[in-house]
Amino acid sequence: MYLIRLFCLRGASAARTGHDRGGSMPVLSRLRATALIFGILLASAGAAWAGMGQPTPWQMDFQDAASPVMQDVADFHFFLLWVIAAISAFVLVLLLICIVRFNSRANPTPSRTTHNTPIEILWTIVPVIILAAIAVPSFRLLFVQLEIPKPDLTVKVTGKQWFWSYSYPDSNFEFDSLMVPEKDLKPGQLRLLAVDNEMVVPVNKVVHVLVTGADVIHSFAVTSFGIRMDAVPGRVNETWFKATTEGVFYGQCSELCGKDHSFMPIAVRVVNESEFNKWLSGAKQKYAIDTSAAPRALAATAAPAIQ
Ligand SMILES: [Cu+2]
Repeated sequence: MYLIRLFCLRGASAARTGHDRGGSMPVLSRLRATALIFGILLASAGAAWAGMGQPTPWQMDFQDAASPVMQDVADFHFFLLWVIAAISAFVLVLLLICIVRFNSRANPTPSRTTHNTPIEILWTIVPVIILAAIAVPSFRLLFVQLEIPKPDLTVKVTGKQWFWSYSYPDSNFEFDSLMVPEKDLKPGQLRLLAVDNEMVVPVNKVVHVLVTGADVIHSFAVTSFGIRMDAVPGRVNETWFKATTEGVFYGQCSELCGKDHSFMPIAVRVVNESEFNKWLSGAKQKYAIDTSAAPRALAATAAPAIQ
């Protein structure tokens, strides 16, 4: 109210005295024009407001949720946004009241009041209520992320300088996933995000992700699934997601890990169950780990050191 009144008064006096820098355009028309420009900008950004599984030009918001956890993350974010906006607006109104009504000109003899018990109780209790209202959904979300439901599939992810390895322990195979360099990109492949071998998972299934690092700390993050987990050498962290939409979902290493940190993207292809089974049987042959050769090779290299 005060802000609007101030604005109107300034506009009116400026119009009267002819000192209006913006020309003869009345204040209300100027406000309307500004609102219109904002409206047009918002409408044009509408299509690019958020992307599914990948960033989009002029994106203003999270990538669209493709898992229940990400939906919860987005909902909690918007709940907090309203709380923050309300608190900021309230503080702004208080400040404006102080500036306008209690400046030395408007209020030459200030009151000597130093304490007001009801107000002091209020400004202690109200913030406590606000914090409690934030804590409840916050902890609920934390537990949803931490408590892993019964998994349908386990994938072990290893961060390496500078690519990812995906291991499917139930099927005994592992493969590396490297970024496609810009010069080798095929039409439709995304720059800095496309990889040679994607991680493939079935839709609507709980995927248990084990995350570790082989050399330095990396971080496995896929925005649309709402997951971000540090890949620490010598330690196995765990997280989970349940993709509810088919498609390819991209992520990036989210821990500064060296010179090619920006060039180790994550690509997760979510497919239906029959496609997944087809991929799985192909992958088992393509990436099979030769367990019989490993001990012999190890023994051969270790032997000279023992002698
Ligand atoms: Cu990394």
